[in-house]
Amino acid sequence: NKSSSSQKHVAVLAFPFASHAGVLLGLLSRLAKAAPNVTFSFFSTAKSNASLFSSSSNIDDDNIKAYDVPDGVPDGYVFAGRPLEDIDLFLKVAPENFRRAVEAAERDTGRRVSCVIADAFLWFSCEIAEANGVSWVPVWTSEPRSLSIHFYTELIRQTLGTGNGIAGREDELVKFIPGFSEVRLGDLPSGVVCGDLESPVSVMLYKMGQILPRANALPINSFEELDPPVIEDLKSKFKNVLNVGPFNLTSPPPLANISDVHGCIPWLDKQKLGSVVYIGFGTVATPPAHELKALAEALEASNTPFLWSLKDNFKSNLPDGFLERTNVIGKIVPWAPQAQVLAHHSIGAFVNHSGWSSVLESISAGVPIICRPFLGDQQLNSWMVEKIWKIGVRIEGGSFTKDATTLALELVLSNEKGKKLKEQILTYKELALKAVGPNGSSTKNFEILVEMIAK
Ligand code: U2F
Repeated sequence: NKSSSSQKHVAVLAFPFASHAGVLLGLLSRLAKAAPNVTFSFFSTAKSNASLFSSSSNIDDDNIKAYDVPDGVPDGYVFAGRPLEDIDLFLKVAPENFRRAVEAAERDTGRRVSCVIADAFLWFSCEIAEANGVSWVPVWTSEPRSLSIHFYTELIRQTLGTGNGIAGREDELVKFIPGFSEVRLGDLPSGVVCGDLESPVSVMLYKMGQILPRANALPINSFEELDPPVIEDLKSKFKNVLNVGPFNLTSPPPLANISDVHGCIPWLDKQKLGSVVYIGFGTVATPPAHELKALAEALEASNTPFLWSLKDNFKSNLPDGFLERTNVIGKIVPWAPQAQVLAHHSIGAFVNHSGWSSVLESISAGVPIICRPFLGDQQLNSWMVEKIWKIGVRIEGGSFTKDATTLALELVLSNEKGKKLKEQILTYKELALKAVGPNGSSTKNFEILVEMIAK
């Protein structure tokens, strides 16, 4: 261990896309409070840091200092509009950029790095840690099940084949993966057996799965009681599998408490108990135009009160006159304080993409979910929501049509089925609260993590 100073210096490497960096910084802020004598250097792109550490952010820990890493976009580069082009550019030069930034922070603080914490996506951070002779602590920001899939990718490919060989077999169960006896092949993340296996993100996740056994600890944004069979298996494969979440209950992301500038809460105050559906698809996914239209038509036809987080540039996809006709039952905002919104007594359901933070926030608020997954782990998460935890339903047919959406709204908001979903999600809410409470599993795991980093 090259760390000479008695004062610890932990490097924290963020994945600067979607909500990832905010989730990691939330956890970091909690660590910084628990280990006030440790210096933490947080690395993300200038753009990501500017938003995370903005004036509305709740991150004000003296022992966290942010450093910018280049975004990898060459000077004068013109984006071709390929999907994930920005991630591709970033990843190409990320290993070298992070390595240099960590060295700069060592010079700046006068302290050698004593531990490397990183978004698990940044698999090469293992090599930075090992080159410095220090612990590597990758953080998984999603459900442990998708992590398990990336760990078992090689076995899955060998057993099932890839590409065209999968067509028509979507309903087959992935029984040979521990804990997956009830999961369909069609619900595995794209890039594992189907989709583009060579895309930068698929390659990144593959490499991550291969290198993860070298982690000294693996903090996860979940709680043990939510998915015991998978956690048990991961514990037999990795050192220190530490479910320390839900992060939204213990260490909300920096912008979670931004003021309610669009007046969502006062609007919700005027609505009836459990009557409003909240709609939001996170930070990357937006339904295609025809689905936005179908969703709007279903809301209008069923006269369902709604609060919708939708960026202004997508409003043109809504049916003609929709905004005027629904301005009493509905409210559309470009950004909502989602966790606070979900906790409001008027909310009866949450239509979302099954992004992991959204699922956890729904569980924490006890609000049943209507899922329309798009990418990555979302399909798998929505399978868990519907089939295993039974805390929500997936849109029949997989995408928004007027009829399927109307049916889902009715099921969840006004049927016996909705009551059962509500009871079930309240059970998980209790488990989540217990996990983060005194002596709870997540609380104990967090203590282990602090001990590892500070001692
Ligand atoms: C990626 O997920 P996303 O960032 O698209 O979605 P979430 O994990 O659900 O996180 C969205 C966060 O943004 C917040 C919301 C969540 O904390 O409360 N938010 C808000 O406050 N107001 C709004 O109007 C809209 C959102 C990825 F796409 C997923 O597949 C992964 O599961 C996820 C975690 O790794 O990251």
